[in-house]
Amino acid sequence: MKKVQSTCNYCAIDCNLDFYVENDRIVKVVPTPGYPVNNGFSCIKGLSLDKQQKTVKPNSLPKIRQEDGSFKEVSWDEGFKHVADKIKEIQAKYGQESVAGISTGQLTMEEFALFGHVMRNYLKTNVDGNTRLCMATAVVAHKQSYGFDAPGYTLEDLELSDTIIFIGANPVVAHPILWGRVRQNKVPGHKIIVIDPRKSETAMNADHWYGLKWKSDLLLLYTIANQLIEKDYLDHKFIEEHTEKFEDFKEFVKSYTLERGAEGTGLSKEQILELVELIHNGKRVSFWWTMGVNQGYEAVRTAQAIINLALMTGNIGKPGTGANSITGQCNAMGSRAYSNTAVFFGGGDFTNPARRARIAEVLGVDESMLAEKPTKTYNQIIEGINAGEIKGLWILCTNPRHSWTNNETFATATKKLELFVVQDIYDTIESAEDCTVFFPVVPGIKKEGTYINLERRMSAMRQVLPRGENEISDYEAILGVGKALGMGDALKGWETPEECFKLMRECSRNMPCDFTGVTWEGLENSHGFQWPYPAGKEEENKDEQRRLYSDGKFFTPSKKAQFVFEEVRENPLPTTEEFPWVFNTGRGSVGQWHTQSRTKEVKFVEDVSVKKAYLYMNTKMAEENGIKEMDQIRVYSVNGQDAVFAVKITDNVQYGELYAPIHYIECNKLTPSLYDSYSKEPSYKATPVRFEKCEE
Ligand SMILES: Nc1nc2c(c(=O)[nH]1)N[C@H]1C(S)=C(S)[C@@H](COP(=O)(O)OP(=O)(O)OC[C@H]3O[C@@H](n4cnc5c(=O)[nH]c(N)nc54)[C@H](O)[C@@H]3O)O[C@H]1N2
Ligand SMILES: Nc1nc2c(c(=O)[nH]1)N[C@H]1C(S)=C(S)[C@@H](COP(=O)(O)OP(=O)(O)OC[C@H]3O[C@@H](n4cnc5c(=O)[nH]c(N)nc54)[C@H](O)[C@@H]3O)O[C@H]1N2
Ligand code: SF4
Ligand SMILES: [Mo]
Repeated sequence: MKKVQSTCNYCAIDCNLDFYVENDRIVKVVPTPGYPVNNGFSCIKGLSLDKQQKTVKPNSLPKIRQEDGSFKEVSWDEGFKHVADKIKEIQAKYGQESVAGISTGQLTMEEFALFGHVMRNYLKTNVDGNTRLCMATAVVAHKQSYGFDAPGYTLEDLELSDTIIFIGANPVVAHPILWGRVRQNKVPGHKIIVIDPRKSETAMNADHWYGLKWKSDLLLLYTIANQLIEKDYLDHKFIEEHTEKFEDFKEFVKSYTLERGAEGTGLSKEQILELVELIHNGKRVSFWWTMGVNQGYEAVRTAQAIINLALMTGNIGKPGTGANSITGQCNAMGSRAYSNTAVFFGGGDFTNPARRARIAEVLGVDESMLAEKPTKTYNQIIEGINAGEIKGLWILCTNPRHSWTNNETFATATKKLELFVVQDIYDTIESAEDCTVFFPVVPGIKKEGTYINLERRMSAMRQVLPRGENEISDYEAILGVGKALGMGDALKGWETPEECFKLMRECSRNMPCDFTGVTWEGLENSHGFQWPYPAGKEEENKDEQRRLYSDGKFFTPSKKAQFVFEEVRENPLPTTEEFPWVFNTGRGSVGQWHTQSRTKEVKFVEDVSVKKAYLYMNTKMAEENGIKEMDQIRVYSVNGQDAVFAVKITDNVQYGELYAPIHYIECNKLTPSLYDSYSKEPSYKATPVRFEKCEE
């Protein structure tokens, strides 16, 4: 029996798993013992990676839509040529930016780097990713506050913290292994605190739950900051030596009085003061945030308000502390540094001449080939298609017909396309309905590459099962199109994922995410490597749990962290008489993954999952509206759409709020086209709606 250690390609924890293979079949999946992230544990999604039987079928060829609407299977070479020719034709007719791509945080670093190189560098088109729906807010917050998109923590901090504060994060469902680390915390008297409008599964397991009003986090955080200042609960030395603009911040938060905070958040003054004392009394306070913060109309400032609290109390860079953004997808961190959507490979500015010269040198291309400006954002791409300006779209490893906010706008967009390539492991996904070309590719267990997890740890995905005839990986599909486009020498050094890894490694040299000390072979069967891991400093960095900022130095020119702040804004989409309720959305269960293309194939997940769209409603609200358990209601959204949901009655959602799991397409039929002003991440979590009971 052969054993292959690889990385789970669902969530950002990046558990390592040992796959035992006999006669080309996986006979056993064992979470890798001793691996510093998951040490012999994993959740059911990782354990069921061998259960995606449909994707294990051999003989997969691309399909091209014919004039009569049917599909014709063609060879891969024909598929590549068709896509390349169409791209060139569209660009010639409508201009360079009339073609766009949408990628993902779920491919390997090498795959989206190559996609960026072909689409952004060579073709000069726009490519955004589903990471825009997820981590864009944290990226902008980190860059402005720390000078680089660099979350500083290591997972061990969860075990060392005495005050663990989750804000808009539900790890019991979304990051079970991270929650497992919290359970291993042995600090006597440690406290778990949850700030979430909903009494989430994590709130149920916490010592303190603060059920604030939706999207009132910024107000709460500024109120807390003001109280900490008034009571002089500050780390003056840290503020003085390692931060900038604190005096301005101090002036700014003066108007955030306790009265104002209590009124706007719905929490009592006592609750807010209790939180202030909890933060003050903690010796090692850590703040953790996820989508409840990232997805909102003032999300970047909210994330930075969390960072401000950590800075002013000196809770950063030390064991068990930090303002810690929890990443969602398995390679969101990789895509942030290496996808070429928002940054250069390894980070840096498009306009920085030294950086441009260096990347051109590593890639062996002329500087003029490198992208010159940030990409159009996801919403601009969809709007561009709807406006008739973008005529070609290539999406890979994401299912926007389901996951995009106000998702009917995606359906109308794709009907207008002349070329719509969908590259996925399933041709049954909703997004493929209107595609003109389908590229079937192999799943993670049949390919190789590199992943970076939420604590900056690189690990290896290695091929577990052999491929059948015609089965190819995302890397090969992108490379195939690149060659058919005639990229020639511009693809030198990109022939295999391993070669690409070496290019990316070289691009990372002397950047904060330097991984020049990591080798392709060294990653295999390893414990992973947290960046930075520069060559020549391996001994210095041999500790398996490393955090950033322990020397108080950040990545800004002054090496000081910045207090960034801005007045709380009026909610641009408030509830009204017509739409009096709020529609909150998020993860529904540990077994279900996003749009469910993968997890619905796993029988023991599907057996226990609800089959149709449902939502949770507060008991009093249900009684007032004559609604019983599993009654159907039609929900009307402020975006003009409506959809039917079954109702589950609970007191874990507040009066006034509905909570819908995202795993059903109806959910994003109702979410609005509203974004954070800086990150352009959708505000998925607070849509004004009304509802009526469906007639039986
Ligand atoms: N099983 C499973 N696990 C997953 C995923 C999955 O699909 N299934 N997806 C992965 C991905 S990509 C991601 S990004 C993560 C997401 O991980 P999380 O962000 O933890 O999950 P969500 O359920 O989206 O949202 C978390 C919480 O935010 C709360 N919230 C809503 N509005 C507000 C608000 O205004 N303020 C505050 N403070 N909280 C609010 C919601 O009530 C919810 O409990 O999960 C990852 N893990
Ligand atoms: N209302 C609401 N909407 C949300 C959210 C929310 O909280 N609320 N969360 C948002 C967030 S955080 C995220 S990350 C997005 C996720 O949204 P999506 O990225 O659209 O969701 P997935 O279901 O993960 O889609 C991944 C696709 O990749 C395919 N796939 C899997 N492996 C491979 C592979 O190796 N190669 C290729 N080519 N394809 C593969 C799968 O079959 C699937 O179709 O949803 C967002 N949408
Ligand atoms: S916790 Fe995340 S990485 Fe670990 S097995 Fe589950 S889905 Fe995979
Ligand atoms: Mo995500």
